[in-house]
Amino acid sequence: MQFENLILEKQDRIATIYINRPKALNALNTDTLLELKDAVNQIKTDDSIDLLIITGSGDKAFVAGADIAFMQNLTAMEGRAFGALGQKVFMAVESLEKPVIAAVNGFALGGGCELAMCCDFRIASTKARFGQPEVGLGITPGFGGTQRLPRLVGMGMAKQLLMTADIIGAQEAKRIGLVNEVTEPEELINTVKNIAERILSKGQLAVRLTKAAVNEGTQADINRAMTIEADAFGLCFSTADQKEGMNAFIEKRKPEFTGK
Ligand code: DAK
Repeated sequence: MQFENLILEKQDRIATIYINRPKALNALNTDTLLELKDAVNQIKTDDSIDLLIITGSGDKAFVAGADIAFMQNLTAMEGRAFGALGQKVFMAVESLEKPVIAAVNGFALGGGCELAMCCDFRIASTKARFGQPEVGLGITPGFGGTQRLPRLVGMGMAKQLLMTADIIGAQEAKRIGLVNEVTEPEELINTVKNIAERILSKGQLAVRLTKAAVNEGTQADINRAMTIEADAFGLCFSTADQKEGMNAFIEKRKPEFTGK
């Protein structure tokens, strides 16, 4: 499939999506969101791919937000439809069975910060800048920012960022738990790929069940969450990966997982 607003690369079990609208600092319009939806669907059904990295093209922006020029004259119903589309696409990223890492290479503002937040975790370059500037435009965040930011950094810090529209640097984002690691810009993709390799060396069914248990369990009450965890744990014992992982440990060798 040919994309106009993003680049999809696949290599060694890793798919990388580059949001690619350099003239608008990779801002998201409807076409870009629809292409992102198609790309994520493609990755979902591609058995040769076990992990997704999302980043921005160029060295200035991850995604500078939803496209303001596109949103400027929307009617209320068009605005609602645009918000609903973004939410749906970001939910598809969040619930993709395979791990998703955001490699944040520059501005991650508004919809860009929200895209980074629907990934499993975020690694940032020193050039990354995060923020939810929406209130400065007279709107509320519309792609999950009011919900994912407090879940990631706590309610007080999230409300401060959402209400002030302050833009923070990579180190501050790390301090508040929005990103896990900060690297030099030229080392960003290799750092992310190195983390990806460590994930890919493990049992992929267990990785995917772990992701699902975290995502589903943290939305449930503790009793239901423990059942979700117990079900995931039990399911592992039906897999070849569990046999291989435990046999390898007993036999003092490296496991050779098949993802089955
Ligand atoms: N949209 C459209 N174009 C953008 C853009 C954006 N978000 N960000 C940058 N650009 C464009 C600029 O207009 C400029 O285009 P030209 O003038 O060259 O044609 C080009 O990218 C380069 O940008 P600058 O010249 O401004 O570059 P600087 O280095 O001076 O500044 C900047 C970089 C990132 C600080 C600045 O561009 C900036 O402040 N950009 C806007 C950031 C922002 O406010 N992002 C949040 C957007 S709001 C909802 C649905 C969705 C949303 C909310 C509600 N519902 C339906 C409820 C989401 C909202 C957002 O994401």
